[in-house]
Amino acid sequence: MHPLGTLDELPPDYRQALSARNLVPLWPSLRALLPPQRPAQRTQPTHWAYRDLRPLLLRAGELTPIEKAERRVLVLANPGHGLDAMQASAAIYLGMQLLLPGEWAPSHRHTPNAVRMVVEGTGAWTTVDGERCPMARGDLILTPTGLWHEHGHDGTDPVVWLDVLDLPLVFFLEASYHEAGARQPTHPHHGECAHVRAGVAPRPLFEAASGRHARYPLLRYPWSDVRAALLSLAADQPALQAVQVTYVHPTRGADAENILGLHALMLRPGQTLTLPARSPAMVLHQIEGGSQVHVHAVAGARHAEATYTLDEADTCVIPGYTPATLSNRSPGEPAFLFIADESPLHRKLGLYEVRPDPARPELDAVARSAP
Ligand code: GTQ
Repeated sequence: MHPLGTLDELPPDYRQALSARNLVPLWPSLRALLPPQRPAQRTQPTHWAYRDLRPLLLRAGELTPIEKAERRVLVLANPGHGLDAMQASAAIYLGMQLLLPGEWAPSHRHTPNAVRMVVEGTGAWTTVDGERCPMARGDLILTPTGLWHEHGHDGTDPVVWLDVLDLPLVFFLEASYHEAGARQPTHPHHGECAHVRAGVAPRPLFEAASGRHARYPLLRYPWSDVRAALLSLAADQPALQAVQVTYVHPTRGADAENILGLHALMLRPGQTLTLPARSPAMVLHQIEGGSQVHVHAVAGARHAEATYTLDEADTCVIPGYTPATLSNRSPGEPAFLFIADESPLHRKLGLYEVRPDPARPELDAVARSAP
């Protein structure tokens, strides 16, 4: 490749004349904008151990009353983006939120989409668009763009959950803002009761669908149901490598939210599973059991390889375009992981890629079945 001209090679008067007219020469920056073969990624493989994070989050509960925090959250910030950027990856924001008994995080709505993965505690609830969603370990609760939501806690012990938002992307698009609201009136209905089995959905022949919940009819995905679905899939298909389900919109079958993908993966006892390099970054959160995550070394990548031991409630991020190998550390029990990734975004933008690995043709089957 012929080396391109640099800024220094241009006469100062010419550069000044360009700047004064808001003009910039492309060629000195062309390779940085369009690097060869793979993108220049800021996202670093990063692991957050719940054992380390939890005491600091509980201390925030002593230091900062809910009224002074509104959302009492420690952000899981990827050092590759700089901690101030508060990003886990290019499009994903992660936060661990603490709510203490009797506290209330007031109603608001915002343009970014959010989900909550409940980490510990019982007795808390999130009201989304008037539906009161109880929170228990492993439950996933959606708060999609524009829907009012507030959190409360009637139990006796602290409740912690993982917030996953597409905030970095929406902020980059200069479209991030919120609106504050009053306490929501609640209605008695629950989407997960109306959508209790995949394959059948409420659709009366004679009654117009009520507009209110037409867009997001299912807001809470109880962990007990998702866990049972994974165990059933694993038992039915013993040869299936990636025992994985995607959280979907119950009537459209599309991803549950527009921008980030949400999945649950079961590793069989003792299983090792290699995920191919895909363009989207992904977040793993250990719901049950323990695993080991190896992020592979990749030629030309800015990040090094990394190996993490994931215990229950630990979280890690794997950059895009990077293969990873997951292992269940238990020979006797399944391990369950929650996965959030950027795949719907990449697919909608036409950027989605799975990179075949010539050294591992056996991965192509996994690549085709990956979310
Ligand atoms: O609970 O509504 O971690 O608005 C960041 C922004 C949580 C929330 C976050 C939010 C929320």
